[in-house]
Amino acid sequence: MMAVVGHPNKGKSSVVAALTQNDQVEISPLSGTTRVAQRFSLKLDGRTVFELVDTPGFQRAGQCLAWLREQPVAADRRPQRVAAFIEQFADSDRFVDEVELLKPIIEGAGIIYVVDGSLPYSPEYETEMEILRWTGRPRLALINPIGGDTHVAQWRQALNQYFSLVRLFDPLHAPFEQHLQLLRTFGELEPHSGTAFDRAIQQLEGYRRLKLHQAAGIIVENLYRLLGYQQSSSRLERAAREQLAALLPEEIERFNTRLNRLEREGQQQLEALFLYHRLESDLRQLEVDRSELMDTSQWTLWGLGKHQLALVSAGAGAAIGLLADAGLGGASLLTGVISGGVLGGLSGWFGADWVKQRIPSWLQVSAERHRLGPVKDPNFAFVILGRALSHARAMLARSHADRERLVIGEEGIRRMRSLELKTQVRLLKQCRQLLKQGPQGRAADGLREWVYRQLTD
Ligand SMILES: Nc1nc2c(ncn2[C@@H]2O[C@H](COP(=O)(O)OP(=O)(O)OP(=O)(O)O)[C@@H](O)[C@H]2O)c(=O)[nH]1
Ligand SMILES: [Mg+2]
Repeated sequence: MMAVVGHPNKGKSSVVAALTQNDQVEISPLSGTTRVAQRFSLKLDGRTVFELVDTPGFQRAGQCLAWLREQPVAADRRPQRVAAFIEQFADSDRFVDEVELLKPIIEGAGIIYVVDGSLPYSPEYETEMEILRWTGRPRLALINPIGGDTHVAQWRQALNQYFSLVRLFDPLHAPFEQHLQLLRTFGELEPHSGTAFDRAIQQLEGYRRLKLHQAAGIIVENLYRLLGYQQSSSRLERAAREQLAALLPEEIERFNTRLNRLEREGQQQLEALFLYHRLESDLRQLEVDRSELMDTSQWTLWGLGKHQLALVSAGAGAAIGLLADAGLGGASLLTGVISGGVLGGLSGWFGADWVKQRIPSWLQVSAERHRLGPVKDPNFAFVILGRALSHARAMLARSHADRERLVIGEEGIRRMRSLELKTQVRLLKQCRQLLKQGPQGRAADGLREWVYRQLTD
């Protein structure tokens, strides 16, 4: 067990949240956010790998050290003197924070002292470091480059005198590999925990890989659901032919909403797997530019010509015909779906009147089938995969200490676009087979393998 201590507002709770992968740890820009010591642990299959104690920052370090020094104390008696301090002030309100932060240390925790490497070192910190030294517990200092690493070298000089190990660690941006490195350092600090701890870290690494495979599974499963999504409409069924035009925009909007909900459910499964409980993301940022999807001349951006698409995907022929048919493109069901509901469906784009005037001739076919979907445009599979990769990669790169909205860029879409033509063709084929064989089939295996590589490179 290690206690994370330091000055207020230097990222102690952020270190705890990042390393224990816990997004429930209280973090805020306000100084004095953490009021009481609280334990957090990282568990693997129900077993605790390590435990950290989040603590309030030092508030009266000077007075605390003065009290400790009030009487002469030999070095070997200093830990007892700190214990006496805790006992003396446990029920008083004079040193609430110092008692909270020193107690777990005196009870046996190792020390992680967090400082801000973007602010210059100053001797006021020596009081805190001296108190920590008095506890006699193993000590590690972490330099958190909150606003950059300008003063890191200077901090190292000072910290080296009080701490046996000094490391740079940015809880908001350090990738998982750096977490593992730091955990190995914990092992160095308390050598007796040695091999068991090393093994636990190895297991942690293996567990991460396993989770990434599961993530690929969730993404492919959801791809299957979205590609095959159909919506039957009893309203359309009952409606007289002349009423269909009025009903359709609403039905398309409903289709969009459902499709988005399905997509979101898949994302939430992924977030739960990686222990994110309150991730808010801005999906609008992922809005696919409609011109890229509607305008057939832009399809080359995806690396595929209209003609090739028709060859690759037999079922796509009709859809491409529809889109290519000038004037129908905008009103087609496909674009309504791909807009992702973000713009509120077709009427949002073009105005209700426009939609009514241009309800395409293929509507009758659709209406006879009494259902909307599945989406036929082969680009749809790429859009879904691209969006899933954008979300998953942004989430995987995110620290559990981050309290901002998850920013999802268009990285995944760009990734899909820059694939080699032969990869795109293979993926399209696999997606088509996925629809036929389901998520247990061979195509799904291939897709999962491909998605896993996209998540890990
Ligand atoms: N940019 C940036 N901000 C950080 C970093 N680490 C912490 N912060 C921010 O600094 C503020 C304080 O972080 P906390 O983790 O709450 O700090 P603390 O030391 O626990 O603070 P108290 O509990 O108040 O003593 C928060 O707004 C964090 O988001 C970092 O590495 N980079
Ligand atoms: Mg805190």
